[in-house]
Amino acid sequence: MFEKILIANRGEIALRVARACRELGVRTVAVYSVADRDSAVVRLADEAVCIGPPEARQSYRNAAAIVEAARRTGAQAVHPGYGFLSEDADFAEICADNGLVFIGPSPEVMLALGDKARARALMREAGLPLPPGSLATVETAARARDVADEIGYPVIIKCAAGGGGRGMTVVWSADEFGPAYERTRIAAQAVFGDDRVYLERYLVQARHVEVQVLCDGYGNGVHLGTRDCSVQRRHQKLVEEGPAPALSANTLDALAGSALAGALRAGYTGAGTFEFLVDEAERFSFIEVNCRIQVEHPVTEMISGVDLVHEQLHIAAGVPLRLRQEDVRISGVAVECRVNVEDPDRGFAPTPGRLSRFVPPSGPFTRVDTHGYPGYLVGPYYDSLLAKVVVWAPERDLALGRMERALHEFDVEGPGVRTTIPFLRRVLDDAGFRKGRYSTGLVDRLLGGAEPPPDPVRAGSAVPEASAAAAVPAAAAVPAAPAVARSALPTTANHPRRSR
Ligand code: MV4
Repeated sequence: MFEKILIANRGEIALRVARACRELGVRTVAVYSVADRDSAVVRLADEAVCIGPPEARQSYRNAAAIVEAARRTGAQAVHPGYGFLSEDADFAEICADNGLVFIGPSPEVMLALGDKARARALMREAGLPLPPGSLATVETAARARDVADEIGYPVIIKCAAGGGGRGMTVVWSADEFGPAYERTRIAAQAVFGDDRVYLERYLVQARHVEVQVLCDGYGNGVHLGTRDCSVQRRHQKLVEEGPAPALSANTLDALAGSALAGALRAGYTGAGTFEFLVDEAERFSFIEVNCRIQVEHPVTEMISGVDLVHEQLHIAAGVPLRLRQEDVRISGVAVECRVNVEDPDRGFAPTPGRLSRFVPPSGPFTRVDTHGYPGYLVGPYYDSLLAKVVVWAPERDLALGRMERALHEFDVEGPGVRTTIPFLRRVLDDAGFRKGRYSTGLVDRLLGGAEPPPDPVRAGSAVPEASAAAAVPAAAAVPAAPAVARSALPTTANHPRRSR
């Protein structure tokens, strides 16, 4: 095992990694930006190095500053967490060139799977079912139109360099195709510096189900079951649960098995996630791979009893996987709610501010991953995730009841500060959600939309999340909370105690 690693991240995931390291006797180096001077991980880690100003480009995305901090402190490996440099193949290579172990898959695998069109081709070879579509990127409008006619409308144009919902355009009919194709390529070039696109049949009202895998460097791998991540708003997940509800054991096994087959075929190492879409008939198709630990990994930890960060560290240190598939027992149901410092009544706009009160839930089978504390100043620089509330119970109904109890306990206050807690409670209250019968249309329905899939203009705004809303013409944007829906809502304060 490593003696010392550097944590190239911030917020709750930096704490999560620091905790795993202490449990394994690994010393930690936290890196932090000027804005994160007072962050919890700076205190919890064995050492802390300031790597730059608040802007992520100059700190958490600054490979040179991070490698320099590792050199100065003698760290042997780098844990990238999620976001920032976590899926950057160049960064993984820079680490290797500097004698640092990057805790994740090899640069080659990250490059192959990070190209979503290449990943699609590779997974087809591995025998995974895919949505109908092009076998590679499509280089001309004429050729693309032929492919679209062949697979049938609606189609979705996706950027090879995209992923996570960034840079996608849904096209409903042939007459819209040409302009949509050109627009998507131009946006892709601007955002990713890579204008290659591929096509898929757009699967309406699908469930977004993913599979957690763990693979070592010796050809061993296991899957750790499924998570349903259909409760999303603009590709930001709000609620996740595992195993995916309302699917037969056969479907769940087939999904998980094909993900593992795909991972082994790709030469994947470490913790990874295979994303699928699942339709009402339980047919599933592969869409993409995430080469990192994910925000929602605690869901899997709670149903499998496996500490995924421990496993990441062992795999990166060259220890053969200590787990065989027959050792993995998925038990019960876990649910995660993301508590963001945002105002659901104002289009989920971030509401930074100082926390005058911060009392997270506790109690049986209740886990809270957070970097918050009373007096913590939530800044405007990074994503607004403050806490993940995760509960486990032997059955889904009990888990949902436990989550309602946990959210009821959560007390977050501060001048101007709002949280997603009231909206999360609405999701938990929804009849479709309760039954486990929901798809990616759920959030739009709750927000007053008619379960619209992304309209072409919105989906086509292939720009990073923060600026996505601004780039969309007002008339085309689906408002997060249309006037009608907003007035239909009780005017809830961010805190449950006030809304009762
Ligand atoms: C799709 C899709 C339907 N059909 N691909 C979004 C995230 C990224 N990983 C892939 N995503 C999707 N790909 C095909 N062929 C639906 C989604 C999707 C989605 C789309 C619009 C609004 C919300 C969504 C939530 C999850 C998945």
